[in-house]
Amino acid sequence: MARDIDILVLSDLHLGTNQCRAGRLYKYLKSVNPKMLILNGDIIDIWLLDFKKWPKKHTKVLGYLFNLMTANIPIYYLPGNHDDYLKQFDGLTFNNFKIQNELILDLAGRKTWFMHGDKHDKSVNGTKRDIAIRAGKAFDSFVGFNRFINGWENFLGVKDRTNFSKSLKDRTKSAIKKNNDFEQQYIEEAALNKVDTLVCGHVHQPGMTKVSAMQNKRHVDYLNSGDWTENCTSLEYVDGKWTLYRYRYNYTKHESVLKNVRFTQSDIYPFLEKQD
Ligand SMILES: [Mn+2]
Repeated sequence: MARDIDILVLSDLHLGTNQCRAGRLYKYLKSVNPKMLILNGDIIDIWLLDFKKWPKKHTKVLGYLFNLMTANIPIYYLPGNHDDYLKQFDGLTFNNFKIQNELILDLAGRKTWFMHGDKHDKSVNGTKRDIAIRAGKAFDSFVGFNRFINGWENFLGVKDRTNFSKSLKDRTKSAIKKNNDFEQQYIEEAALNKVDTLVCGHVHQPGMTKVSAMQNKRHVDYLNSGDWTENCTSLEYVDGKWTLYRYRYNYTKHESVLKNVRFTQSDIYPFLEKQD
């Protein structure tokens, strides 16, 4: 039985690339029954897209999304940087499907602001955009190679799977954390506009935290839906409460495990710190 969800928020699927965990995503999608879907950016990776090698598993995910469209479920597509070409269609409505660069909803009296979260990230905008696209392409071939090796490891029954891309990412992790200063900028902006809850994606770091703005000490709940390239996480809003869901795959038992993560109240990403 699929679980009923009032609002499902997904971001950073990166469909069309080697990084997308489409098989797991599809399994997760089949386990839920959303009444509203918010696709919070970097859904189809237009930066890296090569239609000549669109992976079959990814079509299943698209099929699921099309089914939601025909079932008249409201769907908001808020473009991110990897699908920034869609930002020019801001306001486009096709029945229950809407493209909007940002979205504000009143959820049980709480002003909730949804946006991908790339607008103040200087590493993907302006002159850095082309560099980011090229680096992204290189990284994606690298992930493809890594998955190829993992395929052989599975076949040969090797227990410790090689994870080149993770070690590469870990090494740049501290550097990335510094760059995330732009997230505080959103918190300030949110506080200024009397937003209660801010929902982003983009940084591939799932989290649920209460952050206080520096200017007026207003508290903002900051939620990040994470991604479906590494963390396999989503945000679910049910009966007036947000839950962060993490889809885990147990390699030894060959089974998938769904876990919900507790809401924590402190700085940005305490959840991730605990995982380390
Ligand atoms: Mn992004």
